Parts: sequence; C-alpha cells; structure tokens
Amino acid sequence: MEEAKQERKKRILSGIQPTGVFTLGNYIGAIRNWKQMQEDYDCAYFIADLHALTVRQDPAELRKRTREAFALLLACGIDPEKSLVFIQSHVRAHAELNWILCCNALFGDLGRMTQFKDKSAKHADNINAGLFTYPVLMAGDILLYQADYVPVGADQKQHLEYTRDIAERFNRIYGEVFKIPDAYIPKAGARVMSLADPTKKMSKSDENPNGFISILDEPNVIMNKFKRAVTDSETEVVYREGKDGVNNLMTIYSVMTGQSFDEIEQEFRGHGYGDFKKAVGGAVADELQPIRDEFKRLAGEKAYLDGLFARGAETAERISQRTLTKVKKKVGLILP
Ligand code: AQP
Repeated sequence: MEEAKQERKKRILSGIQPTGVFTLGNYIGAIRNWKQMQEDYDCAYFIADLHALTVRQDPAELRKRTREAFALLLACGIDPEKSLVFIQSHVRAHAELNWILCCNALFGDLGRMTQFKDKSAKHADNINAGLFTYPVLMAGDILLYQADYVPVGADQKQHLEYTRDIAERFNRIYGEVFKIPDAYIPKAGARVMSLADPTKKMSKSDENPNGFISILDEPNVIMNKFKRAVTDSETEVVYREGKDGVNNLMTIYSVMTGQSFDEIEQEFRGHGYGDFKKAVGGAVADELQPIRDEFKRLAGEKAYLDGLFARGAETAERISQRTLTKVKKKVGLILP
C-alpha cells in the first residue's frame, strides 16, 4: 500500500496561448479541468507565447497578455505549489527541440493539418512557416516533459495524433527517447460555441465581442451577452440536433450547475428562452466572480508574479534539458 502511494504520479501537460483574455470556452474546455487534475497528477501548464507568434501580434500587447494570462491561470485556481507553471519562451529547450523535430517532420503530414488550413484561410496575408510547423512546436512541448497525458479538446486531437506519430518515428530511427503521450479526455470537456454563431467555436480572438464571454467580463456584460445569444425560433429548452444555440447554452449551464440535460429540460419546462438565458448568465457570472476578484488582487503583485516566472522557468528548464540532452546525443550533436 505504502509503495503504491509513493508511485510517481502520471504527468499531464497542457498550454494556452496568450492571445487574449481567456474565454468561457477556454475555461470550460481546459482550465477548469486543469484545476481538478492538480490533485491527482503531476501537472505542468504553460503560457504558449511562442505559439502566439504564428499570428501577427502587437509586441507590447503580447507582453501584457502573457503576464495577464499567467495571472489568470492562478486566479482560476492553478496552484504553483502543486503544478509547474511557466512561460514557454523562458525555456530554451522548446525552440531547440523544435528545430531538431522540424528536420524530421514531413511536409505532406503538416499540410494535412486542419488548423493550418483554417488559420491560413483566416490570415491569408501572413501564411508563415511557423503557422505551418505549429504542430511540431506543440509536439516538442509535450515530448520534452515526457508527458503521460495531454488533455485535448476535439480541435486539438489531430495535433496530439501528430505528436504521437513524430515521437514514434523519432524513437524508431534514433532509439527510445520519447514517451508516447495519450489523450486525456476530461469528464466535462465540453466544446463551447460562439454565442453569436453557435456553429463556430467560442474564440478569444473573435472580432465580435458578443460571440464570447471573457472570464473577466462584469456580471451585467455577461447577462447582456447571454440575453442576446443566438438561439432559434422555437421556445422549448431541449437538447436536440439542429438546436445549436440552445444546445450550447444547455452545455454551459450543465457544466456550471452539474445538472444533466434531462434535469435542465425539466427545470425549464414551460418557461421561454428568456428565463433560461437569465439563469445561464447568472450561473456563469457567479462562477466567474471569484476569478475576477483574485485576478484584480494579483494585478498588484508584480514581484510575486516575477518570482513565479523565474521559479517556473528554472524547474521547466531542468526537466526539459534532460530530454533535450538525450535527443542531441541521439542525433549526433556534440554536447558543449
Ligand atoms: N470554445 C472552446 N470550447 C472548449 N475548449 C476550448 N479551448 C479553446 N476554445 C475552446 C481549449 O482551450 C485550450 C487553450 O486553447 P489555446 O488558447 O491554446 O488556443 P485555441 O484553441 O485556439 O483557443 P482560442 O480561444 O480559440 O484562441 P485563438 O482565438 O487565439 O485561436 C485548448 O485546450 C483548447 O482546446
């Protein structure tokens, strides 16, 4: 029994881009689960600032958003005493492994990635090489830490598959170095859709602010956005194919309250969408209130945050260098 207790916890790794204040989608699909996983896993979470560079960023804004993103993770309950939290660009191994993996990544495989196709359509004036090799950088992020599991939303499944493929290929060619990570499908890993167009996922870089709830939105803003949320011309609160808007609101309400769809249908039987939207808005505003308060408090704690950046970087550097050193030896680089 004692021995079992002392077994190494499985490692979880995940990242989030500092491309804006996190949305309710990021929160429900990722961070809320990350918080819970801290109890059972050895977790590493990072702010993916290098990934953010694949889309043109305003430098001052990116710096601000990176600090803000780090503080937001803490405000959401990611505890630096339990988890490793760091900024990707502070750890050199990410960029170094990226190059070595790029030299083992095949053009054809990368061209099939749907995110590349989507993002190049969205940013047609800046289809850069980084956008193309994004999955390689992501593979390196995961493999450096020998992660057992990677929590992935539906949109990231293809990239995790790619990570597994490139790791297996590398291990086959050069010998065993990388652990092959598995997808971790959280119990509540819902995909949250845009409130303005429920066929599109909710995104922090959406140009229409009515499409997303930012986790720092004030309660009245949250209530208004839900009030305007696109639904359909019916009146029944039921989860059914074709009712994308209502399905999305039910998903959000279900995660916030822990109720099943059946229970929600019963609660709102005979009520119109207006009452339902109010309830969803209220539940979301209540859940986000403590996060907003904690974020405000952390905004005044510059030295504390700087200290955590340094501490996270140091630990991440130590872990990642172990893998990178093995990789360098395997491919024939002389160690300095
Ligand atoms: N709408 C969503 N529903 C559920 N999960 C979501 N995630 C993102 N949007 C939703 C999950 O959040 C984590 C971090 O995502 P990211 O910031 O690395 O990149 P992203 O998926 O591209 O998120 P955004 O908000 O859409 O950013 P932008 O607008 O910059 O592209 C991931 O685990 C993701 O699955």
